[in-house]
Amino acid sequence: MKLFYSRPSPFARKALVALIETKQIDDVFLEEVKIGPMAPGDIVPAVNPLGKIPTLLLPDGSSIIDSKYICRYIDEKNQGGDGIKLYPEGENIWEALHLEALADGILEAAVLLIYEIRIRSEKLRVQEWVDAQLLKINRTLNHLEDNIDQLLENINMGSLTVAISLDYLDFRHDSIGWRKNHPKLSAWHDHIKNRQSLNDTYPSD
Ligand SMILES: N[C@@H](CCC(=O)N[C@@H](CS)C(=O)NCC(=O)O)C(=O)O
Repeated sequence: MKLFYSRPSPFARKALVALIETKQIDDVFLEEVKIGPMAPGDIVPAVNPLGKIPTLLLPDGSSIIDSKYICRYIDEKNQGGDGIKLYPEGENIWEALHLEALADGILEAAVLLIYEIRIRSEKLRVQEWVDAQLLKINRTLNHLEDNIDQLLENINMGSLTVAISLDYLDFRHDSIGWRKNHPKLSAWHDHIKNRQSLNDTYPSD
């Protein structure tokens, strides 16, 4: 198996964290790529027409795309293995998927804001659109602050993705200052960020 990833990509980081948590990181060849929406290169589009990372290439030449499905695949591959279970069984699955979707939503808005700054020329930028993305991020942070018990309960792909999304805000959007109005989330993050899978994959350029 081969994982296409980049060090700054928070979605690719989800796949790396899933591989470390399930102790399968040594089973996968990691291929680092440099891509962006306007510069996908040739390598990733050859195996994923969307040209996005993460993309997981399987030995039979097929690929799994989108971080949520890659993480599900990694979890399935680990049936009976000694790493943690990334997606709980039974009714608890819905809470984990809900958390993962919320954190993915923070990441989508945060990544769009970066593209806005890097790709769109200043005179074409629309402040209302930027504000709408910031509002999505803030509303979701408020929701997580109000529902902190869900995060305290278990480590799964939902809570790990929330940690990844908060790290990404620290990495790319320090000016948002998310900790100020979210003290419970901040305390939770201070604790979970020391987990080895998160420590080993902190984003960098
Ligand atoms: N929903 C996708 C999003 C993946 C994504 O947007 N990845 C970015 C890097 S952070 C990317 O590949 N961007 C290149 C592009 O948009 O063409 C997932 O969860 O994997």
